[in-house]
Amino acid sequence: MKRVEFFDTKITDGFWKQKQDLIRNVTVKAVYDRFYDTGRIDAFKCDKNSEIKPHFFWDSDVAKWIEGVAYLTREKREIWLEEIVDNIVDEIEKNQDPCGYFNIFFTSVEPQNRFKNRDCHELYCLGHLIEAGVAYYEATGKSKLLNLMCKYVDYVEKVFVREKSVGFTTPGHEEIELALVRLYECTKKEKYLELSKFFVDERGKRAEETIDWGEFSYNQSHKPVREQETAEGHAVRAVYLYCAMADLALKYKDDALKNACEKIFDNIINKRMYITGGIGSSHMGEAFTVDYDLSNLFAYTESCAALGLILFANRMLLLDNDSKYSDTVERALYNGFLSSTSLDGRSFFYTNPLEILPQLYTRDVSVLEKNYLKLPVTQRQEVFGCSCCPPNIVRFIPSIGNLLYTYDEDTIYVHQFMQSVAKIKIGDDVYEIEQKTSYPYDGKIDITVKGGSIKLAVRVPYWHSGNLENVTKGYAYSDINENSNTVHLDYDMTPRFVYANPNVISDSCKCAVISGPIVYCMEGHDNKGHLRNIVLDTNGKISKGFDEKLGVPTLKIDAITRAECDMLYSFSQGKYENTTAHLIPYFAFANRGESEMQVWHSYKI
Ligand code: FUB
Ligand code: ZN
Repeated sequence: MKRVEFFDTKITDGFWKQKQDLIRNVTVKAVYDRFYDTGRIDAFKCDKNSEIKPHFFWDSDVAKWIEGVAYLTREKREIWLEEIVDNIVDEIEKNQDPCGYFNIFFTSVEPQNRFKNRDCHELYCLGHLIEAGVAYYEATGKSKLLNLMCKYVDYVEKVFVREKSVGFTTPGHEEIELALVRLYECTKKEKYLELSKFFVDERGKRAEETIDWGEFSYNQSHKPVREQETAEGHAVRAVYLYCAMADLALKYKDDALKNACEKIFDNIINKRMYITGGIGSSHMGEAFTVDYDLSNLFAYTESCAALGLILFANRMLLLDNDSKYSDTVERALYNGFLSSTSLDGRSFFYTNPLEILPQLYTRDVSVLEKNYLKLPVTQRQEVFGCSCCPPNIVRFIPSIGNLLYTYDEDTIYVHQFMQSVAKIKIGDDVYEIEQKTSYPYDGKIDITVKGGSIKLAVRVPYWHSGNLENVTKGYAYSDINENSNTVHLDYDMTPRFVYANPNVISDSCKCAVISGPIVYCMEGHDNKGHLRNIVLDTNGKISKGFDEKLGVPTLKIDAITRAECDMLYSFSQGKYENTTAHLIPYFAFANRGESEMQVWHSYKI
């Protein structure tokens, strides 16, 4: 299976075009400005006397931003952005050690400690700089950053593989592994693929390697990767590793790696993932915990982790045409990932809670924190001390076309639905494929393929309740030819109630509401009283509406709510009044100031 790359796919209108325009017109500058204010850009000058001490993974923040600029540039050049990138690259060139090494912190602050501590993210930063170098070269033809990083990678190969002269064997934070696969694809030099395989193969093989968070599973080093069956530890590290494992499974036709990926993926989606596609429930170690541990109030669910799950699931589609992967891409995309960004494109969530009770924040938060219960923030911020998420959004949305299609010699697979046109070259044939749709707010999609006869396999989303013909592993197959080259789909977006496995105690006797791929939530702004007192009538009336101010669809659902009363305790169940619950898409919460919010609701039996 091969992927149709984003630069052969153009999002022409609708939901994702608006998001892409927002990144180009607002977010890329907003993130840059905050990075500039906080010293991240000047830090590339590696001034030893600078008053601002750089963090040891600032390189990665800016590298991801550069990668985003490259993807924007691929569609339309923005000279002012290129100038910024070129200046940063010049600073890297000036400050790179003659041996090839480069890291802002270890160049300007602690040169004596290079490659001593596994958890200091040097290889993680290098991974992001590699991805930036590849993307920038592919977008502009400018190869300086790419060449600088190749030199650095050659040095890494020397000291980690041949000499074994550094303080650890595998990085504490994965990323370089998947970046090296990209570097191989760009340069066609096998040595980069082999280095990626080295880091993946060596993980979990030696107990003496350091950890900075309690257990070896924190950085997925508890076992050799081919023996791992569950998603463990720091969620972002985990999914970046799984991405590399999936890449290498494909490149080397390594069934043991593929099996491990499949088992881990199934563990995530069946036991460790929120309904939003968020992963990593605990702030302790930003980590996966145990099966079914999915607290809504304390959900950590880092934006980067949701994004990483999308990248992992999308790679699994190259190993197997199973809609559990593309359904997961969609679930995380429209919910746990999209909630990361404010509707105006300027501020971001790092954690993405599924419930907010503002009154809890008025109590002594330190008491909660002493008990290791850290409440997530309730409002998005423009930048963070650890600001990994905002630039991840900048690089992901412009390249979202990567999610739409894969193909083999006789079939084109359609995984996601966006108003778009794409070109697909299969052998000597070139196909043009066009999607016309108002997805994700309407289930009608017309897909037209021009260029000759071929099979088309279109994902049938898990939430669609009707039957389709010729469905295998969640894909409906049809023949495209000159007489019949358009497939008309009409997926049912009637709102549906969703119930969690009884082992998820946080969701016990609760329901969530979805319409198509979108998870809805209630916010205090639209509903009177405490949301926990509202009981939905799952047999009642549901009507669709539109919130003009937020620019998003809404749902109104028949409900009852407990009336206020004076007694702290009483023998009466209290009065229930009829009401209408107002819901908005989860991704749109926290755009009108602080308020209660919940995704899981009580319901009438
Ligand atoms: O450590 C680098 C990045 O910062 C991780 O990917 C995030 O989880 C945050 O810890
Ligand atoms: Zn992040």
